[in-house]
Order: sequence, then structure tokens, then C-alpha cells
Amino acid sequence: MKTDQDYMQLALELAASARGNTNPNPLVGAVIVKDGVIVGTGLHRKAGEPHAEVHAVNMAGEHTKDATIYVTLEPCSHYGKTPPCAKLLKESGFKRVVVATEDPNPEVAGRGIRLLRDAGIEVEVGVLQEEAQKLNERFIHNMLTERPFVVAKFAMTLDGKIATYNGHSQWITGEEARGDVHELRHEVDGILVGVQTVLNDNPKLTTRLKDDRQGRNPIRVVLDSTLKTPVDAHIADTTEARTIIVTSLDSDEEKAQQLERNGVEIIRVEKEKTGLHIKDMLKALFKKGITHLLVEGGGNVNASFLRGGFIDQYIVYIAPKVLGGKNSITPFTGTDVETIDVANQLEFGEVTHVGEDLRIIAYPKKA
Ligand code: AOF
Ligand code: ZN
Repeated sequence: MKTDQDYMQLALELAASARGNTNPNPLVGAVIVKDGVIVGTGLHRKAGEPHAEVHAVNMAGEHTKDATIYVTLEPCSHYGKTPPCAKLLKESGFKRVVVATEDPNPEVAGRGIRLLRDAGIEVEVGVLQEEAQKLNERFIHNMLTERPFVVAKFAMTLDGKIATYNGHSQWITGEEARGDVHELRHEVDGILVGVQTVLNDNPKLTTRLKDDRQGRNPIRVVLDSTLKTPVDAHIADTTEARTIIVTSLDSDEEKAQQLERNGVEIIRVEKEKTGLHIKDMLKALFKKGITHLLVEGGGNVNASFLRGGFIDQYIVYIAPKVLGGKNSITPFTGTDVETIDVANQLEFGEVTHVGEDLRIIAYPKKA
């Protein structure tokens, strides 16, 4: 006999298979079971397309009557790009609705569950809740903060160096870990570097996936308070992907116009003591459609995100190499402190072998 958890697990796997394609929407899966038989499955594939429940209900046809539906996120109650799923479930004659977690979208936030209960349907909430919240950590963060979910990514040696004293860093990790980064770029919708990286490496920051799969190019974002980005830099060519340069209120207007003629978008934010105002920038990037931001900065950019508490997730690749040297470059600059107890406290999530390297995912420790 399969349990509620088994069916919800399947719904979560369906949902996860669209990873990278649904932004700004969440990943959602649905499974319909009637008399112990799976009669319908569905997932949300892309923003603007039908919700998971709609696909599952269509597949189940007349079998929805007195059936149970497992959904990884509370069915919606609002008229968005699509009509409310809670209403569809009510009209389809379900006897029971099992929900993994509530939808944090203020337009829904419990109303979908209420609508179903008011219709006399048995609703159970919280089956595999933790897994469902993990799956949609980006979406939940967006809804609660109206800012992108910020991922700080870097690759370092076992002794914590991201480059030699003179900046040489190609390559710290092996080929597989470098391929993994492109999968990550496919999942996010923004990728941020400091202008120093543009000047040193002239990167394209586009996505190249294995097996000729079509990679999605994130919007490229450059932190450049004095507009030093060369007009002929790869990143200033917007034919393949969008580019946003974030600069200060008073940087050169003429240079800004030259870049804009290439299709580069310019955002101006205030300066703080140590650089551009990160929170204002994140709000502005969210308005431009960036929900998931990968920060591939060097030590200074990383430090400015860390200082304000704006890193939501760390993805760190560790190579089995020891570089040594006290002038080798580390992932975070910033102010030296006296004692360990003032360190930023993190929690480890997943630890995975990627080729010869390790990938560690960590989160700021919740208070
Ligand atoms: C669901 N099932 O599969 C999804 C839901 O713009 P719309 O109409 O697609 O609505 C997007 C919102 O609907 C999204 O922010 C979230 O609250 C909910 N997404 N809900 O029941 C789904 N994708
Ligand atoms: Zn819906």
C-alpha cells in the first residue's frame, strides 16, 4: 500500500523536473489517485502555461470524482495568467486534497485551502512540507522579501584560496565542477560580477550546457560604480543575453549612453560607505525580473553582499589542492576581526562529490 508520502514524493519529483524553466513561478507537481491507482499527473512547466493541477485533472478526466489529489504547493485562489486551481479542484469533485505547503504568494496565502475546505473537501496540509519548502526556497524568498534569492558561488582550494597572489585562477576545479556551474547558470535568471572581473577576464557569462541542450542565458549584471566597463567588452554585447550595469547616481552620463546604445541597461543606485547600496540594487533587479541571482564575484563583491546579510545560499566548490602563501586571494575581503565568535554563522546543507572536487551548499544560520 502506498502512503500519502509516496505520492507526494512523486509529485515533488515531477515538480523538480522543470527546474530552471518556471521562473518567476514556483516548481509545482500534482498526482491524482483513485482507488489506489494513479490516474493523473502534472507539473508546472513554464510561467504563463497551465498550473500542475490543470495538467493532472485533464489527464484524469472523469476519474477525478471522489479522488485524492496530491499537490506540492497550495492550489491557487487568484485569477493570474490562469484561473484559480482551487476552483477547478472543487468543480472536479475531489474528495480529498493533500498539500505539501502553503503558497506564500500574498494573493493566495491560505485562501486556496480555505476555498476547498469551505466546499466541504477534506484538506490535509504539511505532507513532506520541509522538502517542498526546500524545492521552492527561491520562490518563497521572493514572495517574502521582494528581492532575488542570492547565491554566492566560488571555487577554492582546500586551504581556502580562490586565486594566487597575482590573481591567477584558471583552473582551480576540474572539468566536471566547471560544467556544474553551467547547470547553475541555467537555473538562475541573473548572474553578477564586479567590474574588476570584466576588466581582468572579459567574460561572456553565457550558459553552455553539455549534450547540446539549450541553455538559458541569465541576465548579466555588473557592479560598476564608476562605469569602467569597456564599450567593446563581451558583456556589453547584448545580442546573446541582456546586460544590466549597476552604477552610482553620479557616474559619467555620456559613457552610460554609449553603453545603452549597445542595449545595455543602466541602473543607478546610491552609494554607501563601502560601495553601492546592495539592498536598493537587489530591489531594482527584482523589478527587472531577476528572481534568482548568482553572485560570481571576487572577494570584494562577495564581502559587500556578506556585510549586508544578503547571501541566502553558498555554493562552494573545493578542489583537492593546497596553494599556501599568505598573499593568495581568499573568497571574502572585508574587515579583519579579532575573535572567532563574530564569524558569520552558517549551516551546511548538501555535500556532494563533483568529479574530483567537492560541492558544499551552505545557508546562513537562522537565528
Ligand atoms: C498552483 N499550481 O502549478 C503554480 C502555482 O501567473 P499565474 O496565473 O501562473 O500564477 C502564478 C502564481 O500561481 C504563483 O505566484 C503561485 O502563487 C501560483 N503558482 N500555483 O497552484 C501551479 N505554478
Ligand atoms: Zn493554480
